[in-house]
Amino acid sequence: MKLYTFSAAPNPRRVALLLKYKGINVDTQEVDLMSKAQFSESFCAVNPRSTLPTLVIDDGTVLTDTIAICMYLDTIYPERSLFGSNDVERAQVVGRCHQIFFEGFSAVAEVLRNQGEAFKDRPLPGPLKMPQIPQLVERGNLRIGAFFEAMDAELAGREFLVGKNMSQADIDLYVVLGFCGWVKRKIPETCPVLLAWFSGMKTKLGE
Ligand SMILES: N[C@@H](CCC(=O)N[C@@H](CS)C(=O)NCC(=O)O)C(=O)O
Repeated sequence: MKLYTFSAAPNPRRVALLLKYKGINVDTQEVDLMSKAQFSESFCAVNPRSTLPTLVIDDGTVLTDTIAICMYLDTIYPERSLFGSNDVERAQVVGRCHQIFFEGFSAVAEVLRNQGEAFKDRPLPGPLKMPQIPQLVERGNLRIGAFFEAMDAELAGREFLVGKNMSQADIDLYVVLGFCGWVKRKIPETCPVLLAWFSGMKTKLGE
């Protein structure tokens, strides 16, 4: 099994925190997104979508979506499960991860990638060339604000997003809140529950 990653990037961080939480080491290779190594011939041969993380399993199967990689690793390393303690919780964790990816990660990416030279013609991850749309920066920022409010409300009276234990959904939310800093957005004072939760997670994850 081999994990292709880029430690600084948010989606790879979702997997890295799962591995850390479970105390697992896997064979890892860094693919430098800063030098656009995801488009190199050698990496495109592994994952033509040119995205990270990418996990190649021993039978040759290639997993290219973070949620799929995390579910797979949680299944083969079941100690300290991050996908709930029963079937309903498992479904809830996947639902929350999907929500956080769509409402959180994609909102931040919308802001980050629709402005500046670094992402010129690359507002979406991967090889697809497209023009940046500056109006999406404004909309992305509105979406980030709405996301903070929604998560603040969801966490009221709860230690974790699903059930009584930490799950991948908590890790994903923790990572996206850090990713907000890339576009100079911080959890606002109007979201005290989320602020306290974030600081608690930092401690729990030993960050
Ligand atoms: N569908 C992928 C998307 C992952 C993704 O967007 N990864 C970013 C790094 S956080 C990436 O590989 N970007 C490559 C690029 O910008 O071309 C997943 O769910 O893991």
